[in-house]
Amino acid sequence: MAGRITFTIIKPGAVQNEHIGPILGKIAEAGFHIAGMKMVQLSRNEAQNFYCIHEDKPFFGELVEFMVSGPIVVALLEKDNAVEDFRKLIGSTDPKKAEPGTIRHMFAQSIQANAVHGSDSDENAIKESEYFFAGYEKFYKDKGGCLQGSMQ
Ligand code: IDP
Ligand code: MG
Repeated sequence: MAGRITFTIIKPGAVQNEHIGPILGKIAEAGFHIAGMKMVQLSRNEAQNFYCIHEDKPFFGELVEFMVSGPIVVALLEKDNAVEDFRKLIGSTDPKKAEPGTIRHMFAQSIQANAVHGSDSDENAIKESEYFFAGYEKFYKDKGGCLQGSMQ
């Protein structure tokens, strides 16, 4: 069964253009519970680690520079079928190909500055959220009680 969490980043361009509120509105409207959220500034090393899967791509250097160009908002999202539903909500990597109504169609500036990140698998959703959130920063809707950060 598909997992109940995904991880997102509101990227620097979208933060600078005051799109945090509207993007969070779309996420809430789509039925996601925000189980963790904070604003952070990545170091170059942190951005390289986060995107290490793309380190051999020609755009890697520019992507890292973009990701450190300003603060970002990282969030842990909870919903049934979270990864797939969130990828649908954000649309294609290239905003020119994203469907109208998707977050990237509405808020992206370019293929690089494409407003948001969304995990591509349940496994990566867990890895990525663990990279940014400690157990005490996770507040799952469907897991009350102690040590709720240990869901998964
Ligand atoms: P995704 O974010 O839709 O999963 P990935 O292929 O995992 O897309 O790429 C990670 C990020 O790298 C993209 O969100 C985008 O910011 C950037 N990126 C991907 N392809 C290109 C490109 O061809 N040129 C510049 N940046 C790119
Ligand atoms: Mg990806």
